[in-house]
Amino acid sequence: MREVVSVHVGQAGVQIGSACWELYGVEHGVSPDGFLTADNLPCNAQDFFGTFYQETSTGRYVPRAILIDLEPTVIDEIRNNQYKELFRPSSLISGKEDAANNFGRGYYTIGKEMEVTILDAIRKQAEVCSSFAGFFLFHSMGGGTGSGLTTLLMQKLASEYGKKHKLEFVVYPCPRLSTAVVEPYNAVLMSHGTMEHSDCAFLVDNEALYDICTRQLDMERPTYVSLNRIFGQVISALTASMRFDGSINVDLSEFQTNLVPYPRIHFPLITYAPFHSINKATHEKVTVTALTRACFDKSNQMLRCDPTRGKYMACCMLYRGLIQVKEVNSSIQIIKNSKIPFVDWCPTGFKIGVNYQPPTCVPGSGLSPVNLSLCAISNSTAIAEVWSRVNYKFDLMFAKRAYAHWYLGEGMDEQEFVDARENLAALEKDYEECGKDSDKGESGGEEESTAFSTTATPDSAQSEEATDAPTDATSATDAPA
Ligand SMILES: Nc1nc2c(ncn2[C@@H]2O[C@H](COP(=O)(O)OP(=O)(O)OP(=O)(O)O)[C@@H](O)[C@H]2O)c(=O)[nH]1
Ligand SMILES: [Mg+2]
Repeated sequence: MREVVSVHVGQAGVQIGSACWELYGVEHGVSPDGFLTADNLPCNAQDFFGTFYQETSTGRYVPRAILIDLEPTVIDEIRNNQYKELFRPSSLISGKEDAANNFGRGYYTIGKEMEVTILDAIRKQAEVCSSFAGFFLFHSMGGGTGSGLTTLLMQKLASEYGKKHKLEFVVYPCPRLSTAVVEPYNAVLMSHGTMEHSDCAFLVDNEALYDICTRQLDMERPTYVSLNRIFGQVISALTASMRFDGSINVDLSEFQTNLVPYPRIHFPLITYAPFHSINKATHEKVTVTALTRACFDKSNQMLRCDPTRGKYMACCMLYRGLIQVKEVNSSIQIIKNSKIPFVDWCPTGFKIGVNYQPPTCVPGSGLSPVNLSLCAISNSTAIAEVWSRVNYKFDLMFAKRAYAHWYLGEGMDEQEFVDARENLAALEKDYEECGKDSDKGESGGEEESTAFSTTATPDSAQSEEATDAPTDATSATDAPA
């Protein structure tokens, strides 16, 4: 058993946390007040409790989670709703004043004042674990708390917990809409501040989630709760192997090894299927082949970008339900035959995980219960499109130093903006390098193909290693039937 502590920061982080713990509760038969409800839980739902819940001496199951916001309203809602008994009161941490969409306030001023309290609460949770694996961090990149305070915490956790895993679940600024004009500043500053501390960051954008709700689940006006439940479903799929048994039960860290070829290239794209509304469900048959195909369809992506414009570096497929591995193999073969673009320095392999526990839905989520699901995580160079979109907006504002005074007023200086932006330019370049053919380089010349940024990790030696890196990436064909 490898315990994980979830840290939910800022409005988005906390509200997504609520959706996740609501769903975990349904899946594990834990009631909103922390006691077991179901006698007829799926096979071994309780064997894996310890990874996400701590059992108390009164038989209560308490989430290994800390929920933090710099202002009180979001956390107060949990303190007053039906989940008020679920979380340990010392794990619900709120301040008086938010970061007003300002990374500087979350990182340097208001957030800094709460650092000691938060790290104490995290330490208490980590100390009671017998085999502590690491942290899951949930936050937005657009909010001041989500970006600034999370950056501060990740840096502190890196120095206190060394190499323990830090995985992020991130609401990334949308391509078109945004709730604050300065979101690109926050996203760039945060990406820079956490680049070397994050092992893997799963990005979603609200436009993608919104479209899934309206187009696939027939919701007229999705709310944050609707979006968060979709994201919760995906997070549940990603963490199922840590919470339930399976035939090819691959630990998340094993997936990570296959997904992240270089430390900086750690932003996988997630797709999920099926999204069946209650109305549609009775007319649909869920098959492994259909799910596999759907996970290569843009409409099932959690983030807006176009994978056909990039190349895949790795794909991990997490199936849930009673699935024959033979079926998985033939479905993957269909995808391989459709010639999805892969980089030439990586075997075009798929890493497979099968978890017996079928997906569960929260009543009222708009999702219909199904027997099978698939969550595909792929590392694609297409995600660079997402960086360039935000970088472009950053440049528009920063060229005129627009809104910069709010940040400088919190003690930041312009050089931090310049450094952060350079780091992200380097990241875009790194993705470009990853997409080039390894022998010649698409735009010619060896010089260019080794021109990684100084901050980027891949050097020529590591690139060579990566050629035979992802060890069992072709495990689909080797998997036991
Ligand atoms: N999916 C989702 N996105 C959210 C939610 N709440 C806010 N957002 C998005 O998060 C971004 C704003 O960040 P917030 O998390 O509200 O900000 P915060 O971290 O509380 O920071 P401050 O309020 O500035 O102190 C915007 O892009 C919102 O659209 C939520 O519950 N779910
Ligand atoms: Mg807020």
